[in-house]
Amino acid sequence: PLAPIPHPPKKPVIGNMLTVDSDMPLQSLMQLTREQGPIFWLDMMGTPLVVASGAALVDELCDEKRFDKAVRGSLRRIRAIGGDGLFTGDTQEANWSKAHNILLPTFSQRAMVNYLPMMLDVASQLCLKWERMNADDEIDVVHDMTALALDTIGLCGFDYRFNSFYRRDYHPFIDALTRTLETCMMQRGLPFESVLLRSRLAQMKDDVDFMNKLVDDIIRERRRGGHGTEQNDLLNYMLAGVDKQTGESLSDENIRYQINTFLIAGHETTSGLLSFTLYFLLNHPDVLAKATEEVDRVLGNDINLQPTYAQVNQLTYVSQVLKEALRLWPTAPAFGLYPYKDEVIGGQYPLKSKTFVTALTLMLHRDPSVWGSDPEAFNPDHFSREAEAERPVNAYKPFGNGQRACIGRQFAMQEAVLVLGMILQRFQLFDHTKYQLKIKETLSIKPDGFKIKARPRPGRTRGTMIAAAGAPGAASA
Ligand code: FDE
Repeated sequence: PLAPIPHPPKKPVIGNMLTVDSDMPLQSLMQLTREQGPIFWLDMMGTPLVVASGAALVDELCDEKRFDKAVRGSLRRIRAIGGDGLFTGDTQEANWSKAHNILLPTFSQRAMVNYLPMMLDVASQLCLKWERMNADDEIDVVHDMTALALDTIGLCGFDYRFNSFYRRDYHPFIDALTRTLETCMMQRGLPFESVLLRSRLAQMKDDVDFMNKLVDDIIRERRRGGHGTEQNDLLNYMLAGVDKQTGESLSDENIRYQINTFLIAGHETTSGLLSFTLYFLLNHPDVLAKATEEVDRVLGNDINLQPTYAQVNQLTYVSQVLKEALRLWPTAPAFGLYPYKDEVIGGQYPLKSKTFVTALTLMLHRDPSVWGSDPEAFNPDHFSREAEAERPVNAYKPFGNGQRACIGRQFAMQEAVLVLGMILQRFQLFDHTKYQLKIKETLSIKPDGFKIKARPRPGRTRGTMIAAAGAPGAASA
């Protein structure tokens, strides 16, 4: 028997537009889920938005024969910078599968060993900055993690150094990107938004031109055989790559969209992941102690030795901690889907073909039928090998689903494990403000205003460089 999908009360014309708080739409949807249950719908001025988070329902939605990724709403507007790149392209667009086929091997676990030296380069810059702090200096966690993630994807992606640790503010590219993403998120179609929006859209045009020029110049230079030709970076793979299915390679315009995409998809999400993880570690001394013990055992106490690929992969508890942080605060907090044809899910809820359905990962990851009666409790044991093997496959989706799942998953995890390992190896961390978690919502989510202090652990500083005066180079001069 069919049943209507539940929904909260709505107003004439605007429907449920005001049911959702525009400053914190995701937290509104979380609250609505608590009130409405595993599935409900909202009337967004005549357009239905279905929000599903029950594990059984999301499991059905993950069936790629019936459902496809929907590039709608703010994600659609992000095509202004992402174009037909992987993140914002429709599955049916020729360039999506072409780029997917070319890029998949470059993001494989095997390829990760090539990126490690570049990840280490940036992670060392962060550690050096923290090592040189005075006792009264605070660390703006989200700022430093954003700097780290951005510089890492810049270096591994196209051998560009944003040099975020050498400036007080962000690189102008990031300001342009952040403004553009904000504008894309803002346009929800409410009439009174349009005045403010007009000036933002004008700014966005300038910002997009600026970002495209920066990236296009890099591509042109590389085509000319200039800077970075020898690098093992994503840009060189894209320039050389041929899609076996079509025999074609990517156009320069599409390569630009892919680079913009890596910057959009790769920096905020990874930075949020590291920030939430530090928050949880500071609030769970037992977990912090266990992770630190693993780091000391695997990486040892000599911080002048750089972590190897094998060592990073041995930090399994650190990786469990990161996965648990992504359970409670998945930094890409939802993914959009639509049914190819009319469907019924959960044996009772009808969905018309093309209806936009949001799989709300934030609440999927709190479904008590999977995570037990206290799903809010932070517990990395959720990701022990045994616990993972027992869990239904689609109960944990921080990287989205199927062929449209995150291509940067291994990349982000390797970077995050490496950085966290290096931080725990070197520093003692202090939650000197007794930080109360507050979620900031942009395209992703992050802990708002989270500040910590760090002090080098005894004997874990690099020391001075005086020894270099007696180095062989100096002697032979
Ligand atoms: C994707 C992604 C996703 C899906 C979305 C949808 O469905 O809409 C998700 C959920 C994600 N992703 C998540 C994440 C998290 C983290 C930490 C990350 N992510 C990171 C990263 C990095 C990089 C580089 C990236 N990432 C990238 C990416 C891309 C390109 C994409 C698209 C894919 C396709 O093909 O579709 C994604 N990512 Fe991520």
